[in-house]
Amino acid sequence: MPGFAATNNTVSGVAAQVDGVFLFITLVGLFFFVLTQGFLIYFALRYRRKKREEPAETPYITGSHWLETLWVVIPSLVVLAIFIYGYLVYRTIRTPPADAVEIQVTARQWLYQFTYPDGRTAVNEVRVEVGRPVKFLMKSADVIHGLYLPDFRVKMDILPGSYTYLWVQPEQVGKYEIYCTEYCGTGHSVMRAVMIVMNHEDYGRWVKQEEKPETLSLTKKGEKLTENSGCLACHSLDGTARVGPTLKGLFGKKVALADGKSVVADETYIRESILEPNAKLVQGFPPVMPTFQGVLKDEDITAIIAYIKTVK
Ligand code: HEC
Ligand SMILES: [Cu+2]
Repeated sequence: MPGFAATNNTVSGVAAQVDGVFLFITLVGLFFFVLTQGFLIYFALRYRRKKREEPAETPYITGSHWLETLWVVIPSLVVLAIFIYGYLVYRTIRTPPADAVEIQVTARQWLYQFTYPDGRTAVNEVRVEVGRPVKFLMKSADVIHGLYLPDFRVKMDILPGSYTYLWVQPEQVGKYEIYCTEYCGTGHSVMRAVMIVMNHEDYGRWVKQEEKPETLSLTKKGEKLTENSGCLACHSLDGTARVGPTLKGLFGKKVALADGKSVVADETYIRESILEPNAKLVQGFPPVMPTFQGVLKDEDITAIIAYIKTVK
């Protein structure tokens, strides 16, 4: 995906360690594959039945304690090595550093809401500082979801009614995709978020700017909310249809609904679309828009409506 950081394992120490375990297991597998297939081919040739020759009598072999011990002990040690190596990396993955910044994650059909320690919230976008360990403390508001950071080689299920966690220490500035990895309904495939890793200065500047958003005009505030709430993953501003219809020129337009009726997109309709997306389904689109009830405040919705009016 353009704009996203390249997939390599230098984004975190854990990513490199996980790749190390995979490489080790692959090499062990490769070694034994070549060994056994090599013997297979060698024996097939060496002991093949030769033409015009009477079959020789099969030698009588009763066994070899020495050989048997060897092929029990060596593979056991190899399997044990895989276990110990894997366990050590697993322990690192499951042990967040004590100084990790704790970010709350609430997953719901079909979005992620992030809450920072200072109470700020964001939807489908989480910003963190490079080099600082972060712990995501996660719960679900409905069904089982997952949080998967492929670049960081970590993932964890998100459950209703109990907390799970995941931690990362990003070492590279960039934008990294987050996927839901538990099938959670119609909108599962559009349940995505991004983790933006910023350097110390940019992060500080961003926090300051977030702290006083009320200095923004209503439409500017609406624009920021539309960006930060994940709307643009499904709605374009340039007239093209994505998962959902474009927001361009929406205000005042006559919208054809799935039930054959039509409605004029006024403030009430847009507000309802955000809070109860399934109340009036737009024709030709799947019912995958999540409700923003409890995610966006009333004044946020007012600002978004003001912004949508300006997208012509
Ligand atoms: C997961 C994808 C998704 C996300 C995220 C999403 N929407 Fe939607 N939205 C849709 C789909 C699909 C439809 C059309 C089906 C329907 O009416 O529910 C739609 C319909 C709408 C409509 C009615 C559009 C029309 O042409 O009549 C509005 C307004 C709207 N969304 C606003 C928003 C806003 C604002 C946000 C962010 C706060 C948002 N949506 C987030 C998928 C999404
Ligand atoms: Cu999900």
